[in-house]
Amino acid sequence: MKSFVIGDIQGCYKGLQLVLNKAKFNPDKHKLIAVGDIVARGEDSLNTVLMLKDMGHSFDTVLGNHDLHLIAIAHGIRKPKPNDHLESLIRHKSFSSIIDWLLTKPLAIKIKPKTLIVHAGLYPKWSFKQALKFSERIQMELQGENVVSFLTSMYGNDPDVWHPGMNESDEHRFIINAMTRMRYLTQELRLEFTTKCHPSLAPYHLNPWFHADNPNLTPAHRIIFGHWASLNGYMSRHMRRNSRLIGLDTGYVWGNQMTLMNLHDEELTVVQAQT
Ligand SMILES: [Mn+2]
Repeated sequence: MKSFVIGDIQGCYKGLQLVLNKAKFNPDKHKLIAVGDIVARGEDSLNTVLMLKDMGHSFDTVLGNHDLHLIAIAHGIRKPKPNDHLESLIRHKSFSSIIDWLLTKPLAIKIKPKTLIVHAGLYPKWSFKQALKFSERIQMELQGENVVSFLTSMYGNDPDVWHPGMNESDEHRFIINAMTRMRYLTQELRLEFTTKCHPSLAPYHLNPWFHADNPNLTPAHRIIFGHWASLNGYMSRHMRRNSRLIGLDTGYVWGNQMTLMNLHDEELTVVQAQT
C-alpha cells in the first residue's frame, strides 16, 4: 500500500484537502500518517479531526504537543487558549470519542525498519528501540486509570536532561518534552524550550537536536518529524547532506506551505497557503 506522511496540519482543513487532492490521495488505496499537531491554531480543527478519524485504518498519527494539550483540556486540566480556535471541536457531540481516539495514538511510529516518525525529534542519547519503548510507556499511561494525574504531572520543563535514576514521573515528563517539544539543545544535551527561530539566528550555545551526534544511528536511519515551522527550507537543503532528517512542518498555519511526502520515493507534494 502506498503511504504518505504529512507535516503539521494544525486544524488547516482547507490546506489538508488541497494537498491530498494535489497528490491524488485515495483513502481506499493509500495510507496517510501525520507527524502530529493535527489540531490547534488553524481555522477548522473540528472538520480536520472528523475527516482524519473517519479514514479509519487509512490514517495514523503520532501525538504532538497541541494534541496532548487538547487531551489535557478534555480532562479539565488546561483551559483552551482563544487563538487555538478549538471551541467548536470541544463543543461537538463527538468530542469525547475524538479524545478516546487520540488517547490510543503513540509518540513514535516505526514505519520501516530504519524510519521513525516522531513529532519533535529523537533525543540524541536514544536509539529507535528506546524511543519506541518510551512511546509505549506513555501510550499505556494515556489509556490507564490514572490518566488525570498523569496529564497533570506532564506539564513543566524539568528535568531538562536525560540521566539514569530519575523517578518515573520525571522520566515521563522528559520523554514527552523530548518527543513533542524539543528544538534546541545545549552542549550538555539539555532541552531549551524558549528558542524557536531558524538555526542561523540561534544563540551560539544552542544547537538543533539533530546536530548532536547520536551513536545509535547510521546514515541509513531516517527520522521524519514536524513541530519546527521555522526550519522550512533549511531542512530540504539539509536532507541532501544528511539523509537521516526529514522535517515536514513547513508552516502552512503561518501562511507558508503544507507538505506531503510519498514514503516510497520521498517525492514531496506542496501547497501554498492563501494569504
Ligand atoms: Mn508542535
